[in-house]
Amino acid sequence: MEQPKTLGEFVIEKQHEFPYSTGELSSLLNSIRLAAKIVNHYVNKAGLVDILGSTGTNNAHAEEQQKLDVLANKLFINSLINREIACGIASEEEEDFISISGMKKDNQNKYVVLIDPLDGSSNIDVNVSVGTIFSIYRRISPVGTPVTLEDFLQPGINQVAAGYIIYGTSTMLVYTTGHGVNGFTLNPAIGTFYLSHPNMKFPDKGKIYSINEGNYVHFPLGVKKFIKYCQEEEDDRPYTSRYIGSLVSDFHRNLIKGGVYLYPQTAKHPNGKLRLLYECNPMAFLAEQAGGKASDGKRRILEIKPQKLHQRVPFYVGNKEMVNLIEQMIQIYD
Ligand code: AMP
Ligand code: P6P
Repeated sequence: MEQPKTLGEFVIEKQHEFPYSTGELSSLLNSIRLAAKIVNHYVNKAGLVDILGSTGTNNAHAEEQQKLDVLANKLFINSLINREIACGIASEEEEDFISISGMKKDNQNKYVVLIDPLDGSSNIDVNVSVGTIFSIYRRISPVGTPVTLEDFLQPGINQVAAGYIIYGTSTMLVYTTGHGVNGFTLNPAIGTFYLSHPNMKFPDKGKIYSINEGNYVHFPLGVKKFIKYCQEEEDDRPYTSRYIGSLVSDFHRNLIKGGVYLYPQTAKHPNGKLRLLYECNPMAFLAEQAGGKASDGKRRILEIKPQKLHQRVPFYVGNKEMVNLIEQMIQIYD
C-alpha cells in the first residue's frame, strides 16, 4: 500500500505551487507542527504528572488558567519566537500582542499568528478532548518595524492560513490556506503527521446540533425556535444533540458527520462567549473552505471588522443550510 503523504511533504508540495514563495509560510506551518507534537506529548501525560489542575492565576478574561493552558501558550509562543518565523503573536492567554519584530531588529518576517493555545481546557481534568486553534495573516504595517494592533485587527477574509490541532483519541492537525481543508493524523510512535483526511467537506445534510442548552432561557427567540425545530418529529428529524464543551472537538465531529455548532449570546456573555480573532475567524475560514458557513446570526463572520483583540461574538458554524435556517429564524423572531 502506498505510504500516505506526510504533513511536511504536503506543505512543501503546496509551496511549489507558488514559484515566487520564499518558504516563510512553510517554515511557519512547520513550526506549528513541531509545537503541536510537543503539546500533544504533555496533554497525553497530563494525568500522570503534577501538571493537572489550575495555576491559581487568571488569563486576560479572568478565567482560571489550567497549567496545561499556560504550558501550551509558552510552547507555541517560544517556538515562534525562537525560530523567528513570525513578526508578531496574539494569544487568548496574553492580555496584549507580542511584537517579535520589536524584539529582533532584523526581523523581516511578514506573518502574524493568533492562537488559542488550548481551547476547551476546562475539560483537561476530566479527560475530554481539547484543541489548539491558529490563524495566520500578512502584516499590514511595514516589514522590519514593530507590529501594531492593526496587524491583528484584520477581518477573517484576510487570513492566509488557519487550522486546529485536536488532542483526542488520536491527535490530528486540520488546516487550510484557502485551497480546501486537509486533515493529518499523528503517528505517535514516530512523531509524524500523515495525510488521513484529504479535501474535507461537510456532508450534504447535517443532523447534529451542538449547543449548551443550560443557557436556553437566555437564548434569542430565533435560536429557541431552531432548537425546537431540531427536536420535532418531522421529515428526517429529530436531529441528534451532541455538545462536548470543547469547540475544536464539536466542530471536528460536525465537519465529519454533518452538523452545526451554536454559541449564542447568554446572560453571562451578552456578546457571546467565543473570541472573534483566534476562535471564530479560523474556524469560519475552515468551515467555508469545507463548503459550510459561519455567522454571528446576522453577519458573515469573516467580514466582521474586529475592534478589540479579545472581542467576543455570537457564533453559528457548520452545514450551510443549518446556519442559513438559524439566520432566518433570528431574522423572523428577534
Ligand atoms: P512565502 O513567501 O513562503 O511566505 O509564500 C508567499 C505566498 O505563497 C503565501 O502567502 C501563500 O499564499 C503561498 N504559499 C507559500 N507557501 C505555501 C504553502 N506551503 N502552502 C500554501 N500556500 C503557500
Ligand atoms: P460553555 C471552551 O471554554 C469554549 O471556549 C469552547 O471550546 C466551548 O465550546 C465553550 O467554551 C464551552 O462553553 O459555556 O458551554 O461551558
